[in-house]
Amino acid sequence: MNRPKVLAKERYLELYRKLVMIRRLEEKIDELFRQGVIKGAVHLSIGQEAVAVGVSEALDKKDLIIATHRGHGHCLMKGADLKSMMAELCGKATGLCKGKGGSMHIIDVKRGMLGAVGIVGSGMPMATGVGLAIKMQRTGQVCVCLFGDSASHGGMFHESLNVASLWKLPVVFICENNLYGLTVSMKKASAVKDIAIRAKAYAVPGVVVDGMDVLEVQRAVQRAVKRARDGLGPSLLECKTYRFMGHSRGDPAYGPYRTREEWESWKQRDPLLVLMNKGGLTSKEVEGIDREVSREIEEAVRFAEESPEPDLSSALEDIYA
Ligand SMILES: Cc1ncc(C[n+]2csc(CCOP(=O)(O)OP(=O)(O)O)c2C)c(N)n1
Repeated sequence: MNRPKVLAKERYLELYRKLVMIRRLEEKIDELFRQGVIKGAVHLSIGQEAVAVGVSEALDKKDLIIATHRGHGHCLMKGADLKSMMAELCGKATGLCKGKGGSMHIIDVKRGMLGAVGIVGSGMPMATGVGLAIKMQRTGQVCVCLFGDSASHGGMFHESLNVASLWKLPVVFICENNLYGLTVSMKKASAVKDIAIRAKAYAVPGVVVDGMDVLEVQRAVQRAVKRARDGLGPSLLECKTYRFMGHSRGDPAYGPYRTREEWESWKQRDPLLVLMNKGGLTSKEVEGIDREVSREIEEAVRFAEESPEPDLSSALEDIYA
């Protein structure tokens, strides 16, 4: 019988730490944005943390990811240094991209985070190209591509899945379906209820995953990664999730386009709560972790505050297009 493995308490605490790290980091980002310290646009993934953690838990260090405008969690989970990330968000010279990328374009190539891209849907053809490079160079890597539900309605989704399937490329396409593209609900934008069903048209497995459960995400991604490494080609995973904050900037959590009742019902399935319940973790058990994480984030903010602004003379350096 295929019994679910019982995990040790330490494992649950380790995963909780990762989830709460993204949660507290993004709460701090929100605070700094409202104070005008972080400039530009900011898109928070509060509520969606289980996807970032589950994905990273299923990958090896050498693997690659391409994320979206909502990519802080993915970048951090791929191993980016917290201080360098915070400095980047604050536009400082010590940041991951020397202060030139900011929230929407944060990358860390050394750690396999190839891009957080602000152009909706553009990560998919890029990931397909990366998949082709991996296959030609026989590096054994896998490229995970994350995108939103709204991105999945565009042409790039179909072209990318088709080519990746045809050429059996080692790419895992992961849709973070948080039910909305800006203020447009999936119900108004999609002819199908589940995006995963579209995989059938390209002869790849399409799987609906509980995106609020980090362990479910990890399991599904592990299977897709194995398939990719075995040379069998891509998969499409649709993680059903929810963003607890507005789309970006100061948008309200609920308001004209989604109801308080809907928001509250998803709040009951907060990924932190889901994991605590699964692992039987008590508030007392996680309190220390929470304190430690908050301290690390404060240290990162201090590092960013004390870091210099990029020098004007560097404005044209590292520009490729
Ligand atoms: C090609 C393109 N069209 C429009 C936009 C404006 N835009 C920014 S985010 C967004 C919605 C994206 O929704 P989704 O793909 O579901 O991701 P989510 O924001 O829900 O994570 C849009 C339309 C853009 N950045 N790029």
